[in-house]
Amino acid sequence: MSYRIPDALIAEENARLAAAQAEDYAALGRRLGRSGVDIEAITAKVASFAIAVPTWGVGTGGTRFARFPGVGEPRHIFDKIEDCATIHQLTRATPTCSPHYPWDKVSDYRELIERAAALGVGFDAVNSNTFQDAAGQPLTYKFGSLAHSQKAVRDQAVAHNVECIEIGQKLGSKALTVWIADGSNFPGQSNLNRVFDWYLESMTEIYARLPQDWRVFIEHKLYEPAFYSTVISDWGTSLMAAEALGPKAFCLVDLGHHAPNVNIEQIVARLIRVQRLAGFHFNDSKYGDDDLDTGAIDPFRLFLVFNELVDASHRSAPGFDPAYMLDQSHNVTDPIESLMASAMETERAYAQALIVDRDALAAAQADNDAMLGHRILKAGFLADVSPILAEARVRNGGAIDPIAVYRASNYRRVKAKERPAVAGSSSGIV
Ligand code: RM4
Ligand code: MN
Ligand code: MN
Repeated sequence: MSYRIPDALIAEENARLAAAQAEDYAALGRRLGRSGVDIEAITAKVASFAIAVPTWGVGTGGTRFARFPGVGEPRHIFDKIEDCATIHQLTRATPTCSPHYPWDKVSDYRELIERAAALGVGFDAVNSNTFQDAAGQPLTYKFGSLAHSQKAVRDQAVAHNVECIEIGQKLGSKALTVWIADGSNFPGQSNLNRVFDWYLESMTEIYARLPQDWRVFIEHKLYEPAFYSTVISDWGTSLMAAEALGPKAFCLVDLGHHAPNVNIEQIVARLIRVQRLAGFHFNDSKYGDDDLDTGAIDPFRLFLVFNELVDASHRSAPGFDPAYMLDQSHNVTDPIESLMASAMETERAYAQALIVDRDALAAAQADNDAMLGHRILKAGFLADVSPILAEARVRNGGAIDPIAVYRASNYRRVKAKERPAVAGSSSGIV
């Protein structure tokens, strides 16, 4: 049996912080109460919030220059689900993990499901990978996959996606996420419209293979690895594709896949309006798809995204059911610490958005009182909701301070012994 953080350690660390936590929670409750906000209602909502962890996120990521793996890295999906379970054990915010194929392939999915269940984690959306060539694959994706100029390559990419659906059915997933790297590096390299036709043709075949209760998530990205044009470059293209495919196709917003300064919360509002918001891959960025930790660079933008989500749920927007996931790359931190911190940052943005007085905001907007509207919104963002997050974790059996417990447990050093390094293990974002 491999090492898991003992519950007694969590209890011990929580006991050390319990008095301060109780004091801070009570003080915040009084503060919020003065503005008519019931802290218990917010805590209950945060306690039921869940966000998926990507299996590729628990390995150390790299850049195109280098990768500096840490000790005790997960070597395969069985190690990865252990790390995902540890993140959930301490934060109680990440009950599922999202696998990526072919990276997470195993010969026996029943064994995988049993191991995951024993660890207390389930599986979320399955992700296909046609942005790399898999070992032994007959045709290369160097010039594209679902939108390749040659039918045989497109067929191979379609078959891979169908296989992902089949694996996902075994795992209990209900969605397939498709991100393609297809695009071009030179004007003139490809016909901007024909590649989209080919993409739609391929996706139509994949769509036809979706089980009745499944959805397909289309993930757009403006550049990289293609640097001149990307086939699914933006939310407009993604929406065109979703509408062409049918009611089970939705548009996924990866925060890092936009140009700097793009108003992502407005994209979110529009996709909610047309009932095509699939959900999110959360991360943060400064210059491009930097895949930095969620909330590390621009927590205000994250808050503004959650403001749209809470607004939609407040007015019971039809068809509103977004899937939440983290998708980031950890080059200089322990991935478990980063993913725990990021899961908590999404909860923070959620709690802050829940605090916003929506009736007062609507009144200020009706009066065209720009300053008042802004101040009402900002009041949510400026509230330190940390005691609410800690309270929600404790009530669910987690840690008041997950990173402190993780460090005290020596998890990584124990795993370094349990997981002797293997050459060429693929983890992180390549
Ligand atoms: C991409 C994209 C996808 C993820 C890969 C690993 O940039 O965000 O969601 O599957 O990275
Ligand atoms: Mn992504
Ligand atoms: Mn990405």
